[in-house]
Amino acid sequence: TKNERTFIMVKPDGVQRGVVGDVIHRFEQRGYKLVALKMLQAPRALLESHYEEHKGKKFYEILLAYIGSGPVVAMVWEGLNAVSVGRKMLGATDPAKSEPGTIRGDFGIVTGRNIVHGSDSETSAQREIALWFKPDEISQWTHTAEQWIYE
Ligand code: YYY
Ligand code: MG
Repeated sequence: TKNERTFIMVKPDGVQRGVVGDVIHRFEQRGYKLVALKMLQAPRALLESHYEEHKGKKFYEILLAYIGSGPVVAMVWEGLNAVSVGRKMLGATDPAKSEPGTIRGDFGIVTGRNIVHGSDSETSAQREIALWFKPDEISQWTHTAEQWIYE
């Protein structure tokens, strides 16, 4: 459905590297619709919820320190297959294995500085969007180019 939503976040390294605009541009250019966006330095409790699946893993504390080290740009993008296409646009978790042309493949080298987050399933997307955004922070608007993006 064209209403599928995914949670995309530019991590603190992506903000410092100046790729916020590039990430937004790639999703806009592809035809996705931006429905929510904010910058914040995430509190620990939010990051614990966001990364709950990784609790106990050896990289968990390092990951939370990295993502909490500075502001992130949190976004919700909407459109057909937004979750799976979004993941393809990001590239592999390890930027060294990401194809050139993907965000991580164009801007990163190591897993611990991989620039962006993207939801890995529709279930994760719904959970993450609810975690990072209040319902009234998500905009309903008509994308007038939609008839030229979809057939
Ligand atoms: O969803 P994705 O971000 O691509 O990877 P996950 O397996 O969910 O891991 C989340 C996050 O944790 C990853 O983006 C970097 C970090 N990480 C790590 O530092 N070392 C690992 N071996 C695996 C993941
Ligand atoms: Mg993940």
